[in-house]
Amino acid sequence: MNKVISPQRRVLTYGTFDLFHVGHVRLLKRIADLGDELIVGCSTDGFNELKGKKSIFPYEERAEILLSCKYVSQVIPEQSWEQKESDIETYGIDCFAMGDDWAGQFDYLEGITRVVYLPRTPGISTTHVKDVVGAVIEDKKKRLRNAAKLLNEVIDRM
Ligand code: C2G
Repeated sequence: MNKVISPQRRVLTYGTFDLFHVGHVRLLKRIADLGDELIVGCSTDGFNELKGKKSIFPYEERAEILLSCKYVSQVIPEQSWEQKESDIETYGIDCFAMGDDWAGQFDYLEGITRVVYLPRTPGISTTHVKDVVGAVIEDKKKRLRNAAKLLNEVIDRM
């Protein structure tokens, strides 16, 4: 008896995924659980400009990091808002999923595929990571300035 092979269920999502963090990982895991293969549309640097975003890591590195994630089967460039419909057709997508900060924004795709919004992971964001790194750098600068001030006082007393 030939084994019945069920069709590969393909899931699709998009994003910048800059400074890859656990919020991204947990979303990709949950989205990957919705099918057999997860395709991620990674926003190009040009599209980020359209979104008003400037990523720390360039597209090539963000795409490489995404592809290293065990939940991700394929990474494609996201270059426009309008490419979703053609991507869904081209890749035979069974389900399109995003974090729920996008809830409702992509309901228009329900005519051609299943649309799912999943809860974001609270307490972590690329902006938060940038803020924490910025604070660490400021603290180091402050310590160096204090050390320089003490050193100058020692030199002045010589
Ligand atoms: N995300 C999450 N939890 C977080 C942070 C992000 O679940 N703590 C999700 C977002 O909801 C999004 C995905 O991770 O679905 C990628 O987030 P971004 O890199 O910020 O992507 P974004 O700028 O929202 O781009 O066409 C769609 C856009 O390209 C989405």
